[in-house]
Amino acid sequence: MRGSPKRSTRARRTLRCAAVLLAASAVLAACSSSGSSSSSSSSGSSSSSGGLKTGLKVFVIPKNLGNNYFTTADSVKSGGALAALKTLGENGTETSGTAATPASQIPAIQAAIAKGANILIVSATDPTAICPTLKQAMAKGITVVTYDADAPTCRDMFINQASTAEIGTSEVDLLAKELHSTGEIGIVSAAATAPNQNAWIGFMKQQLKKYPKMKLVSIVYGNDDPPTATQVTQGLLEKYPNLKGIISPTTVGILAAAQVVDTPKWKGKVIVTGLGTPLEMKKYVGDGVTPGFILWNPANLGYLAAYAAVEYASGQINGTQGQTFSAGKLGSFTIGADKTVLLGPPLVFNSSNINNFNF
Ligand code: RAM
Repeated sequence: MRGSPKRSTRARRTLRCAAVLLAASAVLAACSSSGSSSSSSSSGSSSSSGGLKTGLKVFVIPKNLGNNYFTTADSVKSGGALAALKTLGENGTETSGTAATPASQIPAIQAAIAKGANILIVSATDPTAICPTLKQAMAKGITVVTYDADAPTCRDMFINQASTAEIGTSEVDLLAKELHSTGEIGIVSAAATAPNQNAWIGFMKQQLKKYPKMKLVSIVYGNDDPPTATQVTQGLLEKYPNLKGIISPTTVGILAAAQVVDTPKWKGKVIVTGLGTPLEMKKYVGDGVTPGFILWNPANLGYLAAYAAVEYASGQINGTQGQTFSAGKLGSFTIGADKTVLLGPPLVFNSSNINNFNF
């Protein structure tokens, strides 16, 4: 039975309002989850022809949000982890806290588990602090893959950006070349608990033995927070007026250190090197504050981590040394010792090549 024209207009309006409300709540839900996502159309986990499951809920959890390095490693736009997950037909979401601390990161990991994650891809702020939560995830059958910063006792695989030894030793060699192997130097690190920075610093200390006239006088911690990194760099320079060089093995720290040194008081007296992104460091290469520095392609690291994690969650690999898998546009990779996959050799940037990179 057809209702009166008035009533049907009202009914249509009610329906339209309900649709608007539904759409609005979907938008609200999207807004309330921190970070960005790339979703596939399917929601269950079915097996594709390549043997990889699709529709997996994958949470990419960097040390923190708001760090350009991780935005590049993770985003669809840069071709990072979420781009790979989209290609594979998974539901990828980037989430974390705003500070690079376990107190900020752990709630994001817990929320991902509560939302029914199939895979967690994590850069560890502090392995000791986050491992109990990651172990809970593994006990539920969730695949846990670390990238960038490892938590060796509570993950299925680690995707390493480059050889830890090579990263540490080459930063020291770069600075030694600039300083003619002589002078006091300091390190501006990220957090004191950061496993990647601490491992690289371990190799820096070993390599410094080859340069007896270079003396490491202090290690300070900027916590991957720009104001803190600026402050500790200033403190370091004031405390050691004869300082000749700074190594900062963090993209946040090296930028802050270069900005501090690129001022009349310090410019020409102190050289900064370490790990930085070409776009952020271009100015300081030009200014002579940072003649050279190191990194890898962060987007490729995220992309590789996504492929490895989906391969693992699909039962195609189990972390055994010597197993190989295909990582899309990056080609084939072989699993090494300790369930670790290596992206490749680190890249060295200087005035001759800095303009060739767009990250
Ligand atoms: C910062 C983070 C990250 C590190 C890079 C080099 O963005 O500390 O963990 O790998 O620097």
